Amino acid sequence: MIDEIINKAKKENKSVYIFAHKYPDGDAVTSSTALAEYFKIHGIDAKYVVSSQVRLFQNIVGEISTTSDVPSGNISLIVDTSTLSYAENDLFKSSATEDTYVIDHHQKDEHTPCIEDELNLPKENVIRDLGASSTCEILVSEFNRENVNPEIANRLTLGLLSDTAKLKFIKPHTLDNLAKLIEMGADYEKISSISNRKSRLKDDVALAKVLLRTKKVQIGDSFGLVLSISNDSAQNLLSRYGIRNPQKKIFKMEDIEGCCLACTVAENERNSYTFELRNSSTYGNLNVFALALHYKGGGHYGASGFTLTNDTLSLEDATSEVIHTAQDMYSKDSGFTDLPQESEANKTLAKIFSRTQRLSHNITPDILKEVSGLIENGADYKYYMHSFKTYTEFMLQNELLSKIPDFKLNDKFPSIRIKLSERDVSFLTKKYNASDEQILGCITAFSKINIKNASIYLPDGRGTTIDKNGNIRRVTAEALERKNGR
Ligand SMILES: [Mn+2]
Repeated sequence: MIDEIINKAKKENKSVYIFAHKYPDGDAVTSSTALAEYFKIHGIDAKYVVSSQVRLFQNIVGEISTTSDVPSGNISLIVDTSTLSYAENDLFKSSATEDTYVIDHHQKDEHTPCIEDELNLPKENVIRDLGASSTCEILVSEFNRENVNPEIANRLTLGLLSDTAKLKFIKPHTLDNLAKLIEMGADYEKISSISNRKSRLKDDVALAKVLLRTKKVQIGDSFGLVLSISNDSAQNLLSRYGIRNPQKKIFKMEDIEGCCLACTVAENERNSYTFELRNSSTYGNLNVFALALHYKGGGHYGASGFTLTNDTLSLEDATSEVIHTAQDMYSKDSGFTDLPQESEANKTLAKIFSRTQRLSHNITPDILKEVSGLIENGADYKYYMHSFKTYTEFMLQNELLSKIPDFKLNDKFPSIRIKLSERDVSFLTKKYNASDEQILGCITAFSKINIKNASIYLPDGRGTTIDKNGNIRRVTAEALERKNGR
């Protein structure tokens, strides 16, 4: 289709205007600007049209100026956008239907018509590929390899990584297409570090203080993690830290080893309790959708929610009532652990993932192709891509983050030093049965937070540090002594 657009633009001397969706994300800005660049290489005037300022990934896609009007009679190409109402603007209406094209990977819902239906476009002007992870992935096969420069390859890589949450959710050909991008000159290491959208220290510390109140409850032979957030606490999170609907931060409680249910509940309005529920298909397989339906809520098998409004029920009572229901529902058919089997394919995949830190470092096209082959041979990609932590690790991280003083929280790139006293260590050891190693291991919590650097020190001078690129270093007691000039 891209070749056809190029031929038409050249023959009829037309420009190409590119459009994407509202609140443009990584895939939208990279696919649009990669297309504009690709058309320009072919001598065609092309532009990504946005009505309001876009600042995302400026270091890779360049500055994007806004446009308020486009001349009629040109070609419009709409990408990454499934419905008309989701488009950032409708200046593509200046093109004839036969000159309007769509490239997208979003699901076509049987009840809502897609943008190509709403605009009555000819079938041959549309690529809607549900088997692709991202618009960028579709473009890998649409572009001619010899015309893709490293800059375009970088943009497509960035879009692919951001729509797959760094390869967590891939489609059958995603890894093979990524291999092609690296062969075309993409700097994977650089793009991978850019695509890391880190959270603000302030938000993570605020949440850690709340998460410290997480309770562990027995559910069958597994356990659940429960966090209730009172109205006072919810108001405080909103007014002091701008955190709205704290129950939605439940992802912080996901992927804990052995845990079958994560449950958060917030009293955002008095006597109205909003629950969020997640299960783990690896541990316990508790059907949280059925649990939500029981309380007239909804969602999916693994992620659901509902609201209980009751003037006579306290937050504590509402929470324990729901947990009792979960305990009753945890039956023989749900309570099983589904760890991957010890096959050759799984063993090899686990090795590759540990060597490459889950495909984030030292990647070559051959490694990606190998992983792709292992998936075909039944390797459990999804399981190994998850990083499970133990309950102790989870709670220790909350404890250490909570120790960061308020005045550090407003720095843009803070430098954090957590020095633990003898008393701190004995408290953590007693409460969580934590080892020194586990305490120092908490440094990984900072790999997803915007910081300049961070370090954790035990009273004897041993420590761990992490820099803004996620490189972790051990500090031995001797090294510290040398540094202090002894
Ligand atoms: Mn997309």
